[in-house]
Amino acid sequence: MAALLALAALLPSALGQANTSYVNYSIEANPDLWPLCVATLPLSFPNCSTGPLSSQLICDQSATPHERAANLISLLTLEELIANTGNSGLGVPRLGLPPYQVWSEALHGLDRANFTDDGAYEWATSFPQPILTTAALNRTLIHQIASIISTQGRAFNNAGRYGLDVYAPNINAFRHPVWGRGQETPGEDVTLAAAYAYEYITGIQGDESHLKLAATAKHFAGYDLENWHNHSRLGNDVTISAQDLSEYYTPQFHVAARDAHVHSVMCSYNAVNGVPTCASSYLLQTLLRDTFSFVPDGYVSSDCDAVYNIYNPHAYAASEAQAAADALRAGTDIDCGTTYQWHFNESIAAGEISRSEIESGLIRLYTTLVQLGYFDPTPSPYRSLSWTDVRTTDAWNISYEAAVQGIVLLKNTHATLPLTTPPTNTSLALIGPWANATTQLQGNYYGTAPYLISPLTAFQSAGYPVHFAPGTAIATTNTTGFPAALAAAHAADVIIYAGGIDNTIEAEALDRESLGWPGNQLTLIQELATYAGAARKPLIVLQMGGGQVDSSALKQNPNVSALLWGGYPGQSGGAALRDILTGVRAPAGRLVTTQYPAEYAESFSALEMSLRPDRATGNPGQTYKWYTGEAVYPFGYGLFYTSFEESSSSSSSSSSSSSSSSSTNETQTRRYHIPDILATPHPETVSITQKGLFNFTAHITNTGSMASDYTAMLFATTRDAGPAPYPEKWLVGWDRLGGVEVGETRELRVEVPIGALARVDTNGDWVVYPGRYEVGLNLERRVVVEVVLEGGEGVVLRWPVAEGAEGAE
Ligand SMILES: *[C@@H]1O[C@H](CO)[C@@H](O)[C@H](O)[C@H]1NC(C)=O
Ligand SMILES: *[C@@H]1O[C@H](CO)[C@@H](O)[C@H](O)[C@H]1NC(C)=O
Ligand SMILES: *[C@@H]1O[C@H](CO)[C@@H](O)[C@H](O)[C@H]1NC(C)=O
Ligand SMILES: *[C@@H]1O[C@H](CO)[C@@H](O)[C@H](O)[C@H]1NC(C)=O
Ligand SMILES: *[C@@H]1O[C@H](CO)[C@@H](O)[C@H](O)[C@H]1NC(C)=O
Ligand SMILES: *[C@@H]1O[C@H](CO)[C@@H](O)[C@H](O)[C@H]1NC(C)=O
Ligand SMILES: *[C@@H]1O[C@H](CO)[C@@H](O)[C@H](O)[C@H]1NC(C)=O
Ligand SMILES: *[C@@H]1O[C@H](CO)[C@@H](O)[C@H](O)[C@H]1NC(C)=O
Ligand SMILES: *[C@@H]1O[C@H](CO)[C@@H](O)[C@H](O)[C@H]1NC(C)=O
Ligand SMILES: *[C@@H]1O[C@H](CO)[C@@H](O)[C@H](O)[C@H]1NC(C)=O
Ligand SMILES: *[C@@H]1O[C@H](CO)[C@@H](O)[C@H](O)[C@H]1NC(C)=O
Ligand SMILES: CC(=O)N[C@H]1CO[C@H](CO)[C@@H](O)[C@@H]1O
Repeated sequence: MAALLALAALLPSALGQANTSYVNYSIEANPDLWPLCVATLPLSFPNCSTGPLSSQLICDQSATPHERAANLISLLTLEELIANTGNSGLGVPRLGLPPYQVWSEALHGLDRANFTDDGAYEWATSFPQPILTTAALNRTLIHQIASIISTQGRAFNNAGRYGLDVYAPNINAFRHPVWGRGQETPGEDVTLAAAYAYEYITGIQGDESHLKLAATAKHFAGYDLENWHNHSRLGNDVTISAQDLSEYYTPQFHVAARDAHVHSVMCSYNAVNGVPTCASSYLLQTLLRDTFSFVPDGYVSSDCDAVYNIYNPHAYAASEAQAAADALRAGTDIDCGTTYQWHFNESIAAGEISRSEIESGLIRLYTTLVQLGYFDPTPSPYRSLSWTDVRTTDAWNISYEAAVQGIVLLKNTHATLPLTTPPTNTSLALIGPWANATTQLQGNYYGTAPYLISPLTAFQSAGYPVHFAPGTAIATTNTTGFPAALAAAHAADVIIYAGGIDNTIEAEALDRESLGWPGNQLTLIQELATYAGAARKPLIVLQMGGGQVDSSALKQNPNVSALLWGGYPGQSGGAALRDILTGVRAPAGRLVTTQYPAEYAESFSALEMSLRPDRATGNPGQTYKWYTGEAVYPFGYGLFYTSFEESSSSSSSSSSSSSSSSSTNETQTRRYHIPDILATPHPETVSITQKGLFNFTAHITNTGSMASDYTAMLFATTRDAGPAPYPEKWLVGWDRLGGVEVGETRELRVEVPIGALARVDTNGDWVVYPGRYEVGLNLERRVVVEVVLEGGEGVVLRWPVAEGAEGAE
């Protein structure tokens, strides 16, 4: 009862219009969320052994989850029903149904958990931001991280400190490099994003029959800017063609729904082609449910206050009650916000919606909660997870492992790295705004970490004498720290500069305006480089942050000996960076975003969603797939400490009788007849697109002097299959080989699925076209497989046509 009184205090004194109408959300990118929306609710399990619900079907484990949830919802009065349509569900005291908070975060560790001040449940593991983890090209790693987060989330849930639904992962592709939340994503390639989504979601959700946590694939769809040039995400209306929507903005959601069976999808703040996504039945019904096979009882949650935004600033609806009705009818089941809870009575009074429409949304949420074991009289095994499990899984050091595997080596002249002289003989200067990074290591959406190992403490604890000088901040005109930085460089044998960007310039509600290094940092690095060159000391630059900054000046400067990209490396980030620099571990990450020259961001509008190059808009082509300019460091770039020889292996055997292969030189040729391959039975895959066409194989020999992991990306190209324009190239597969010893030869084997060679036509259909394709290994293409597809073209995915205002133009 006390808890409910506390909830009542969160209600506004006058219900109705939020006092936010004076804010112009076309410009302001931060929603003003009501206290009820952001509340920490007292969480508990409903009592299914005694109490009012115990005799109801909801507590009967022999009924189906849907039947059980439908039964619960049928017991609610209209008022009770409406009170539970927001992310902060008020529960039903009369029935012993506790309040429930749908909004927990799990982007790279627990967030929005009710952490204690000390002792048990004081922290949870803080992993690197997804952009760095993905650069490791290790699918197992993604799955393991999500699985650990889920274990820890369950433990916190058992203590009433975390929900069972999480608003993660963020799988929008990192299209434009200025995006402040690109750090949260798996990078700019949609195939990689789809694989990330699959691994993360299945890791979070665990075994299908005993759902561990319910994941949310977000933000559906076309959301990839915060406030570029004062265009707020809350009001952006982006124009996306059917071709781009099908090819780039939604395939990761298709995989999340059809293959990973995600239980929740979040509609986004923006509108697409005139319709706010949370009011778009084309997106939420036609695409998500009818085309992408979203699980029948999966629910759609709005982004937080996105239902309100249908009214202000989109002005798509004339009132909040109208916005609520539009969203519900389009397929938004739950409102992260309070518009449903406070205005559904008006929508009903106006005859816009019925009780049964509200019911179907809530049945979906509660079916998911049934599947999570929320109502089980006999507790599932997850109910015994506790603080001990949080500590145990943290001690596996997978956060450290992910950072080590993801870090990308961009430059290493004269084999400066690794630093092999022992700490007793090497003093270091550690300079820059990331040199003593702690919470910076986490990026955004983070909870309390058990520890935050800064680069400074990492090197000190390894016994290096360190001359530490921050030198400058991320972006400032204050240069008073420069002399101390130069003094530190003078005093040391090796100079390490750790800088770049952080959440002060790339964040939620904050896009960058420039891709350049902040001028103050570049000036300091150049002063250090001039000194380092004269003194013949190595200068190593750690470029940190999620988005890439244009490092061409450092790439060209011979006095900058080495350059690494470290993302947001999480709680053990300093240790990971140290172990890479000192050769305890060898780098093998590859960039999952293009490092563009700074002019790129000035050359065309970031709101231009079209991927293909277009002279009329100045768009040079977006992402490595279409970019026609010269990257500073391209997508897929990454150096090793050792050297690898890559050669074609003829051992590859094909399951297709219509193929032939020859290996006269490093190019093998494979021929297939399209109607035959599309007619192949594929009992093991849902779609023919997922069936393996052939295995790309190569022999990888470590010819250098250090054991190392090896990473591979396979890119396809064509100049004659299907209509022009042709992509520059596109990713069709990748893998990581662990611990290749000096002198050792391993076989790399990457299965290329049929769908990887499909292209998307202007209607949005996925088509396998006849023609010549080449599949090449990494950027160097030392091994290339030629694929010739013959016979008539075949459509492998028919894209549904959008009606009226939602039609693409
Ligand atoms: C609404 O918000 C504005 C700005 O914060 C404030 O000045 C005003 O008093 C508020 N009005 C009401 C009725 O609360
Ligand atoms: C909000 O800002 C947009 C963009 O500057 C402008 O077009 C619009 O008129 C403003 N709306 C109001 C109500 O001031
Ligand atoms: C959150 O945790 C604090 C500290 O452990 C506790 O006092 C408080 O009751 C918790 N809040 C809720 C809503 O459970
Ligand atoms: C349900 O209530 C009974 C009686 O108060 C209690 O013994 C039992 O532990 C409760 N079960 C749960 C899951 O809260
Ligand atoms: C955004 O708006 C603010 C306040 O009106 C203005 O100072 C700033 O210059 C604008 N930024 C851009 C990039 O237009
Ligand atoms: C809707 O409910 C609110 C709060 O309970 C109340 O102020 C308002 O008058 C109701 N509107 C209608 C149309 O019933
Ligand atoms: C490094 O950062 C930590 C945490 O912010 C701080 O306590 C410590 O004093 C800093 N170290 C130095 C040498 O400034
Ligand atoms: C400039 O930075 C130094 C530390 O590097 C600080 O002590 C000083 O207060 C700053 N000056 C201004 C004007 O912010
Ligand atoms: C090797 O491959 C290249 C490129 O496909 C081709 O031009 C060349 O003729 C081949 N050489 C031999 C000896 O087959
Ligand atoms: C690729 O290799 C794996 C492992 O040897 C095999 O199971 C699979 O059938 C092969 N795929 C194709 C398309 O040949
Ligand atoms: C990928 O990550 C997993 C999980 O951390 C790890 O066990 C495995 O060794 C990694 N694979 C490679 C090739 O490094
Ligand atoms: C490098 C690193 O992060 N090591 C950690 C491994 O886990 C133990 C136990 O949690 C920590 O104490 C180490 O710091």
